[in-house]
Formats: sequence, C-alpha cells, structure tokens
Amino acid sequence: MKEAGLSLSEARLQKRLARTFKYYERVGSTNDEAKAWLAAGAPEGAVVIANEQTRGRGRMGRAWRTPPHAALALSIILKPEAACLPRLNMVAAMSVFDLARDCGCADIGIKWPNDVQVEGMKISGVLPEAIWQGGRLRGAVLGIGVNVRVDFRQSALRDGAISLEDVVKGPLDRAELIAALLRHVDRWYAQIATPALFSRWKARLNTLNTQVSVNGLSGIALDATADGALLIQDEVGIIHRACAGAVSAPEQDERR
Ligand code: BT5
Repeated sequence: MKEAGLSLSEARLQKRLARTFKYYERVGSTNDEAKAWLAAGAPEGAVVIANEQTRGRGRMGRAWRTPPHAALALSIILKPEAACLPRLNMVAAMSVFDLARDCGCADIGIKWPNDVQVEGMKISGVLPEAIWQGGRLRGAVLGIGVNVRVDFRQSALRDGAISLEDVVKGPLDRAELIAALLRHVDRWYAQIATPALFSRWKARLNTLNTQVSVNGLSGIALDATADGALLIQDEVGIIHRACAGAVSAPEQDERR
C-alpha cells in the first residue's frame, strides 16, 4: 500500500526526532547496524531506522518479516546498568503497548516476554541484544518491529500476525508513529529500575494463568518475577523458572 505524501524519509523523520538517528531505505537488520554503530561510539539514545529489512531477525535465529513501506523497524542504542538488562524487554513491550493504545486499539496484551498482541495476534516483536567488551557492558541495542500495514493474507503467519491498520481501519503515518514510540521508550527507559515498570508490565501480561510451553517446558504460567522470568508449574506441581533468554550472555559476544 502506498503512503501518499506520508512516506517514511530522512527529512520527515528529521522534523520529528530530536535525536541522533540513521535512516535506511533498505537494510539487512537495524540491530546489526546499531551494534556496529555502538561499537564505533554512538551516543545513548541514537537510533537506526529502516523502511525495509532484508534480513530482519527474531529471537533465537528466527526471521522477522519487514517488507518495504509497511512496518516500523528500529533499533535504539542504550547504555543501561548490567543489572537492568532483563528489563529491556519490559521497556519495549510497554512502549509498543502504549503506542497501540494511542492508535485506538482496545484489545491489547503482552505475551511473555515481549510480544505485543492485538486481538490475540502479534503486532510487534522485540529483540534486545547486549554488547560486551572485556567483561564490561558496552551497551545494548533494543530492536523493535511493529506491523503497520504488513499484508499477511498470503503468508503462513496470517493466523498469528496482525497490523495496526487492520485494527484502526485507516492510514497511519510511520514517521509520526516512530516519534511517538520513541517518546514512550524514553519515558519507560527512565523508569527501568523502578517497581512501576515491572508492575505495569506484569499487569498487562496475558500469559499468566494460561498453559504455556517455553524451551520444551510445559505447564501453567503462575507468575512473573521482577527480572522478567516466568514461573511455570509443571503437571506434577514442580515450579520452574523460564528466562526470556533474548539478551545475549557476555561469553557469547566475546567469542565472536
Ligand atoms: C521477535 O522474535 O518477535 C523479535 C522481532 C524483532 C524485530 C526487530 S525489527 C528491528 C530490529 N532489527 C531486527 O533485525 N530485529 C529487530 P521471535 O519472538 O523469535 O518471533 C519471531 C517469529 O515471529 C517468527 O518465527 C515468525 O513466526 C513470526 N513473525 C515473523 N515476522 C513477523 C511479523 N512481521 N509479524 C508477526 N509475526 C512475525
């Protein structure tokens, strides 16, 4: 679908973002660009934005679909305390939740750890990645993808994915959406170490008290912990702790 007069462009973003950013019409993955920029000394808050990703990444090597002119794909460079890394999932999920609410969506929930769902379907995915150097946290990249007008009708994802425009039934301006999303990220990131972020995220989780299967472990999702783990009770009553596992461990990055 064409964005008449409202296409995403560096100039339109420049007018709306009071921050350092890089814009790509087409890129492999914004997370990869942001990681390279972080290594080269990017400031906190800098963001990489793309109109299209050709190798968009999900968690654990999965692919993320970002066709041109249809989605938000951005990666924000952050420099949190190492202890706050597990909270990046919450920052992103709450920010997308608020964006969906701004757009007028009503039935919004967070599927643990960080998928935002509207009407039970995935509208957004989050990929936080930490960069370590010599045992020290250099920073983190918070990748966020949001479907704005991705057409899933002919796709294998059609039963589980949805776009904002499917819900609001009207055209949305991606430059405005990015500006609004970044305002939410800034606000929630400022609260990353607070109990408020955790309690608001937990209150929006639609996963609690449902049957789940995480990393081969099945059971009832009993609770979520302040560091973002899920407590799962198996069929014999044993409680297991599942971690989101999306923020890479120091050893993994140092081996690259
Ligand atoms: C995620 O992974 O949901 C994280 C996606 C993060 C994407 C952003 S875009 C900007 C930044 N740059 C990147 O390269 N990545 C980040 P996961 O929970 O593993 O979900 C991946 C699964 O979601 C896939 O295996 C598909 O089943 C499904 N999927 C792929 N594309 C989708 C889409 N556009 N909408 C909904 N579901 C999708």
